[in-house]
Amino acid sequence: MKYIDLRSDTVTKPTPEMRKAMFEAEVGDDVYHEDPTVTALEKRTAEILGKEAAIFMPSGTMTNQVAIRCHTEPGDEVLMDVSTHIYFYEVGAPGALSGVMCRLIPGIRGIFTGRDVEVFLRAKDIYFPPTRLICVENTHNRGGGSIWPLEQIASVAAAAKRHNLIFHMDGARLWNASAETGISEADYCGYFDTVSVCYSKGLGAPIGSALAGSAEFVERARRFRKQFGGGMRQAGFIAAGALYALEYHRARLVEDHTNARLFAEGICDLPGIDLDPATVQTNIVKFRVSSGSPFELVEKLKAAGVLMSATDVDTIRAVTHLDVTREEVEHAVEIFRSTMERNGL
Ligand code: TLP
Repeated sequence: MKYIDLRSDTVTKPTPEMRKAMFEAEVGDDVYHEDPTVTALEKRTAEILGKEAAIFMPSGTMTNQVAIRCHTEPGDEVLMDVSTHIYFYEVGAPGALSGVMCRLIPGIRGIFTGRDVEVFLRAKDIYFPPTRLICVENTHNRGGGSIWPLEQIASVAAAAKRHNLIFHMDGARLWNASAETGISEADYCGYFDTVSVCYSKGLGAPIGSALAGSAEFVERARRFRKQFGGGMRQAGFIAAGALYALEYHRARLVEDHTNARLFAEGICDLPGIDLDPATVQTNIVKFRVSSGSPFELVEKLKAAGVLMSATDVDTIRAVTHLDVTREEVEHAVEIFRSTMERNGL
């Protein structure tokens, strides 16, 4: 069966044009700094993000964790929203790889304020771990693809500055925020010391992420990338896909956002579905299911040809992307509605 796959924007496959760019890529050994395509991707990424330098890595988990490793020492504390990917989905890596504690701020759809930083910051005291770093996720995955308003980023950045804290953004889906708001990636990144971005989500490249910051920071990150096992050899083949995605797939992200809203509008009136389509800002639709188990519903939807993820005991996530058309999203709405009806939900 050919599924309409709304589990994640990570499921996309390279387009024929992207495959051609990958096939024809010039390559070299990137641990020796000799891969021209990786170097071109890093340079172009740094330029778009308005940072001095960037470094290519295999995954968003690695870019975030290398950033934390670079910025902290064991026993430090890192502030972030309670449902941040770094804390929620990275397999306990802050503790395992950097020996830091996460202090969790209860944000609203993943978003908090400078005032929250003041509240959660540790006082200087022999009993407490020193607060070293603040992490922000934009767009926010578990927040339902929510976009951080620039003023709120500015208020957290000001708090970070007041207290001499380092400020990192997990911008795996920063491209979606920029496409939707028209605020450039560089304007968002200007508030942060370091930024992690992914090519393998909305942009549709098969593999890869980058970590950007000052040239000095990126040199330090190079050491930890190698230590974490992320030094790659002829990585130009995958960097070429990322470079292609960066040039040709950023502007089209608004189509995914329109499709996500279409999906939300198509199902929000169903009894047992708790979803306000006005909260859908980008390509992620999260909704609560009040009758029955979301895990069972996801199985029934699968049997009918649509894939989604149950993300909690009462929540489902659907994500639009390059490999689902508007027609497929409309079809997914029909399947969703008939599945709910057929099962008396
Ligand atoms: N997110 C994945 C899953 O891990 C949940 C998804 O399907 O959305 N930051 C953010 C905000 C992410 O959403 C993800 C992946 C990552 C980092 C990690 O990226 P990878 O999978 O490349 O390690």
